[in-house]
Amino acid sequence: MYYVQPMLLTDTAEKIKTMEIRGAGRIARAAVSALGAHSDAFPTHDLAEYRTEMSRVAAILIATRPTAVSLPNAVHKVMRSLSGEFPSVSSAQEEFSGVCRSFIRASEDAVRHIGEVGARHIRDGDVVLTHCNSEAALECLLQAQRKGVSFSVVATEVRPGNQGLLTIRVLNSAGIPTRYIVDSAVRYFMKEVDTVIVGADAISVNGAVVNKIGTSQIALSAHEARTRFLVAAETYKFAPRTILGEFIEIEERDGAEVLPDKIAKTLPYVTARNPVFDVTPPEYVDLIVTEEGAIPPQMAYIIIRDYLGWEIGDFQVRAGRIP
Ligand code: RUB
Repeated sequence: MYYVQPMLLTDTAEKIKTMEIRGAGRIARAAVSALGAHSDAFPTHDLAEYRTEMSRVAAILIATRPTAVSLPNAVHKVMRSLSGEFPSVSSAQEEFSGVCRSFIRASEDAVRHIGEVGARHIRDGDVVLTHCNSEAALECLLQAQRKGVSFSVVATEVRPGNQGLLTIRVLNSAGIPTRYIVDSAVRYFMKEVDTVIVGADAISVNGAVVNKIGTSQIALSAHEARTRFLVAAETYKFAPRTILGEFIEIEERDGAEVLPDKIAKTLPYVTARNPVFDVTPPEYVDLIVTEEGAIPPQMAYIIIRDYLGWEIGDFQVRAGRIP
């Protein structure tokens, strides 16, 4: 079988893998949008063949990056719409396309709602520290700025991916005074910081937050300095499978991103390690700002139960099987 647009889905998968598309929310929207386009373009009148193909490509997308639970949550959510009865492939495609579009809209709305709630936690004169490049965390800062709150930001560099550069460009365009620091300077500046706001790739049932490597050190430093630590995260970043006792896999990327091969070759006893996320324990998190409101991390279970449903992620998308 050949496809009308064979490259679109594999292109998206490749861009997620290489981090050209990155950030948990963007990854989820890109995956859903690629699935929608693939479904529209898949040339068949055979429902079984259509379902098999959609399961196959869903699995390809899910395998691209292991940590951001927004990705499997989003893929499973839209794929579930294909489990019903359809009179024809075109009716399934139509339904699927609508579901994909509404997921993308809801995901964008969620970021806006998080921004509204998060902005209320920023006051005149505050210094806010952020780490990595989270659109949910940034939206809190941007909405505070739009409301006329006068505050400044400390933004980290974020080795080795330099996502901090993306963050300072956004803050600069909004005219928000920002100090850009190396990751290891966080504790040096923490005494001046009123609030830390970061995003999340995944939140476990016990409220532990998985986010860009270095987040847990920042949380520890905030805890020591009695600085508030907020996490901005859509409800679809909570990980239902942690209810079943599963751990969230921490992605480790190529060591060459940290130590270039040319140098590594000259140091035979040295191995560069590159885990790109870490886990912040719930004790260090004051609030998680979701589109449903701000909650203490101890309420993670309620979010999973009431907003995600137990079944999301409670299955594998395998070739030939639509959940
Ligand atoms: C990105 C990262 C972000 C979260 C939340 O890591 O850790 O803080 O994904 O982002 P990477 P958002 O650059 O490795 O993808 O709020 O945009 O979903």
